[in-house]
Amino acid sequence: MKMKKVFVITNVSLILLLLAACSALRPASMPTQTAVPMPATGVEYYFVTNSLQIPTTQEQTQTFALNVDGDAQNSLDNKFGDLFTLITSTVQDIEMQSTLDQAINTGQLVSLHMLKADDAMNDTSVSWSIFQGQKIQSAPKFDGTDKFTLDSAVPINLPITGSLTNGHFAGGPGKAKVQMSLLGQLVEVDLIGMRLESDLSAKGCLNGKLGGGITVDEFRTGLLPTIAEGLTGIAKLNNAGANTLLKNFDSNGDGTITTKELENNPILMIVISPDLDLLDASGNFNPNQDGVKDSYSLGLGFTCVPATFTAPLVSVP
Ligand SMILES: [Ca+2]
Ligand SMILES: [Ca+2]
Ligand SMILES: [Ca+2]
Repeated sequence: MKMKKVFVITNVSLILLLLAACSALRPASMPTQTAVPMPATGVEYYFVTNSLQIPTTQEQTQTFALNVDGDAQNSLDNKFGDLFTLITSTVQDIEMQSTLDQAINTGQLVSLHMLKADDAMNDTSVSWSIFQGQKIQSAPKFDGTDKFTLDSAVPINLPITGSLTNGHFAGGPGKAKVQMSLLGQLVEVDLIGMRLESDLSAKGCLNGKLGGGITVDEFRTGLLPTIAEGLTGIAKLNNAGANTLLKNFDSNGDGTITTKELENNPILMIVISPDLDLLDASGNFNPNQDGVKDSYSLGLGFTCVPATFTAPLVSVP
């Protein structure tokens, strides 16, 4: 019996010695990694976006902007804010925000959020996931009782990681497919370098900012055609803005505003060139490496309220 005990104790000290040797072998200073580890534990909180805000003024453009490319000067990026501000100021009574409000208030645009944190106020390892929900037929109440289902036709976004400081979440970069409604058109955009910030409480989130980059390809093939279609739709409704709209954007005067007309528009020229270098020469997310600007920055505002849905099982890489 006595022998056994001694053996056990020796074994433990051996393990402790090995552990000590291991940590001694580790370099004194690890390479600086800003990436926050994916939380292994935590309470899951479920929310739904009850308001998504498109920047249509210079002030909102600044308010919703984040440092998408993470540059050292911490300059805030929101090229889309400039574009939307320009469109709204060119065409006076354009309904940019109200069509988006309508899509959310009628349950046509459902953005779901899941936060995983050990401590809802302060936690250095937190994850935030954005999912697209299925459209619902009855308008959401946004009082915490709404139930949603994930849209299985859309790929599941991986969570971004970040930290909570006094109830303020800041996280990213990551990537996600995000749904928006622009000029009455539902559109999905792939955001790279996605970052998110928000104040959190049991009632939901306030002062949310969702930022990221849209690649030139994605902009030309996805967003610009949506904007062209939306503008044409408004022009065809023949409201007060139609004349200004056609005068400014329908260069061949056929009553239809095309992607090409927007691309070659002298007013839009300045705001339509990419402002960020997010991809390296091999096309990987690696900001400010090859000096070639390849993406447009986008910053939106949002708020969210508690909701119920079943989150997917995501295998963490
Ligand atoms: Ca920046
Ligand atoms: Ca035309
Ligand atoms: Ca680049």
